[in-house]
Amino acid sequence: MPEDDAVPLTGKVKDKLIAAKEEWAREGRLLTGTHADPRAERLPPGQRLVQDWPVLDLGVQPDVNPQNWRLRIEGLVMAPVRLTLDEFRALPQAERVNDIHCVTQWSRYDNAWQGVAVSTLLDLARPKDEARFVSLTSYDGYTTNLAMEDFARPENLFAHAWSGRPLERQHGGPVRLVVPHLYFWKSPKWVTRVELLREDRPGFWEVRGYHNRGDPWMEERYG
Ligand SMILES: Nc1nc2c(c(=O)[nH]1)N[C@H]1C(S)=C(S)[C@@H](COP(=O)(O)O)O[C@H]1N2
Ligand SMILES: [Mo]
Repeated sequence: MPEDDAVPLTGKVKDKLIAAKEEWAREGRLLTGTHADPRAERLPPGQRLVQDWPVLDLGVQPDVNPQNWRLRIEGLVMAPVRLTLDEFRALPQAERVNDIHCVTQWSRYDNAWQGVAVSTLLDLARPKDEARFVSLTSYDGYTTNLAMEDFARPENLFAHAWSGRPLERQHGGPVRLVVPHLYFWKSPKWVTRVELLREDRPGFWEVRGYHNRGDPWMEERYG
């Protein structure tokens, strides 16, 4: 794939799965209508704790050759960043342990990630003052969006390892973003591009009935 091309949505996505999730949004499935305080409770409203780690994607798990992998940070930045996997791994390494919450109801505690903190990458790229949103693009064509203050949180990282092992392809390896304070659809697997924007640009699920922000404590499932 020429690295400067837009990443197209791969043809073989699971149309039925996508249609079913759009139906969930129309029906407001799983909504309990309650809020919770993350300082008082560990499980957000309407969630169910799992011990395994479900795999969710659009039906395509891109086989990214580590030699060709790139991470680009561009748009409203003073210094556009373009990293190979070796360059990415040579940056200061961060470790985070956090809980993840998928909008399809499962939550999983104590996930140990290794990678590069978002703040480390933002220090390299130097966002311009007018940058208020980010749009993230992955090798399967998936996109999602975040406000700068949600993207720049100190617990967020671009992870290349989980529990001390390289992140498996099915969970987004070589590298995925992890944004634990929002529903897990805001944590793109196989991520390749971060674009800093003045205006918000809703992503794949955000234009299909899912909430623009996705705070599990406020039960922002649909919007
Ligand atoms: N590139 C990409 N990232 C993605 C998705 C996807 O389809 N493509 N699905 C999202 C959703 S809905 C969830 S719940 C999590 C699932 O991550 P997991 O398969 O590692 O559990 O990835 C998110 N990131
Ligand atoms: Mo999800």
